[in-house]
Amino acid sequence: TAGKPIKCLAAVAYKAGEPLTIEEIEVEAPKAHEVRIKIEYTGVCHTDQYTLSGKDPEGEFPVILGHEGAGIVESIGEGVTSVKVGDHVIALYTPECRECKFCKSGKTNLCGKIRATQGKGLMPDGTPRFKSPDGKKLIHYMGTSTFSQYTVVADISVVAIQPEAGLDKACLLGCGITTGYGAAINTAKVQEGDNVAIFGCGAVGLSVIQGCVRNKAGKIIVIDVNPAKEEWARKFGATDFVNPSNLPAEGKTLVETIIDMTDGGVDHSFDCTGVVSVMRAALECCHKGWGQSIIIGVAAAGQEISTRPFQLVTGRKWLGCAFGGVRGRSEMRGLVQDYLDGKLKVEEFITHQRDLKDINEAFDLMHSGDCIR
Ligand code: NAD
Ligand code: AHE
Ligand code: ZN
Repeated sequence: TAGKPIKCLAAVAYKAGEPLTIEEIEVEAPKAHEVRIKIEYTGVCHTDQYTLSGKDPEGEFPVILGHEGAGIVESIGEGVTSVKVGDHVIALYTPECRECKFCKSGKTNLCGKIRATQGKGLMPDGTPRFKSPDGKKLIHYMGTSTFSQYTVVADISVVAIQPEAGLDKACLLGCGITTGYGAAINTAKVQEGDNVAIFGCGAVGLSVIQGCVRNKAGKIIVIDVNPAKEEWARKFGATDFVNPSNLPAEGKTLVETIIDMTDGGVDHSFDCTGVVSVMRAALECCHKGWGQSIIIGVAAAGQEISTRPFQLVTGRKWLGCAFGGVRGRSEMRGLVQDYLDGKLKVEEFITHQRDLKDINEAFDLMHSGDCIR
C-alpha cells in the first residue's frame, strides 16, 4: 500500500468538550520528507485532555489528538533517510532538524523548523494528510496525531528505537516519562545531595522523582492533593510526602512547611500540575540566593503566573521546559537503553489499557485519580 491512501480507524475530536468519535478516516501517503507510521500504542496525556477541553489557544477542531505514541514505519516519502520501513519508532512532538537556529544553538531542544505549521495542525507544506468520511479535512495535533491507526509525521518528528523495548512501553517515552526525567537531569541539573520539591505526582511528577533519584538528590519531597499518591511517590523514591490539605504543623503554610523541612528552602522545585497558584508556591519554597523552580505543567489560555519580584531579586530563578529539554532524535535511544538496562521505570506507569474504540473511557480514567497512564 505504500504510496496509496490508507483507510483506517481514528478517534476524531469534532468539538471542544465532547467525546471523541471513532470512525474510518483516510490517511494520505507520505510526501517528501514525511513518514507514515502504523501506530501500535499511544498514551493519553493530560495535555490531550487540555486541548480537547477547548482551553488551548492553539486548539482547533476537527482534529486527531494524541502525542505519546509508538509504532512501525509503514512507508516513507522521498528523501527520507533517518528511518526505514519496518523500523520501530516513537513520534516526537518536539522535532529535531539539526539545522535551524534553535537546533544549532546547542542551548535548547525546541526546534523551530516546523513549529508554525505544527501549531496550525498542518504538515510542513501547509496541508493535512487526514480526511474524514465525508471528505472534509481533519487537522493534525502536535505534529504527531497518535489517536489514529495510521498517522503521517515529518521525518524530523520521528526516531527509530530498539525493537526489544516493546511499543506498549516505549510509547510512554513519547511524552510523560521523558518530560519529567529530562526536566530533573537536563533542565534543573540536580546534583548529589540537592533537596527538591515536586508538585503533582502524575506520570510527569513520578518521572521527575526518577531523575532526582538517578542524580542522587537529598530530600525528595512530593506534594499532591490526592493522598493515594503517597504510596506511588515513595515507591519511586520520594523521601517525604506532603498533602497541602493536611499539613503536618498547624498555622504554617505549605511554603513555610517545605522551607522548614529543608533548612531554608529547596535547591530545585518542579511544577507538574499546571495550576498557576501551585507554580507560585513552587517558586517561593526555593532557597534564597540560588533555588530554582522549573515549570513543566501546562496552564490554560488566559492564566498567568505571579510572585513578588523580590523573590527573584533575592536569587530564586524561574525556569521551564518542554519534553524535558530532550533532543528526541539524538537522545531517545539512550532513554530506551536506560529502560532496557533497568535504570528507568516505564512499565510501572501503565495502570490501565484500552482498545482504540474505548478511548473515551481512557479519558474518563485519567480523571479517576488511580490512573497514572
Ligand atoms: P496528572 O493529571 O496525571 O498529574 C497531576 C497531579 O497533580 C495529580 O496527581 C493531581 O492530584 C496533582 N494536583 C492537582 N492539583 C494539585 C494541587 N493544587 N496541588 C498539588 N497537586 C495537585 O498529569 P501529568 O500527565 O503528570 O501532567 C502534569 C502536567 O504536565 C499537566 O499540566 C500536563 O499538561 C503537563 N505536561 C507538560 C509537558 C511539557 O513538555 N512541558 C509534558 C507533559 C505534560
Ligand atoms: N498550545 C499549547 C502549548 C502547550 C505546551 O506548552 N505544550 C508543550 C508540550 S506538553 C506535552 O504534554 C510543548 O511542547 N511546548 C512547546 C511548544 O512549542 O509548544 C498552549 O498552551 O498554547
Ligand atoms: Zn503530553
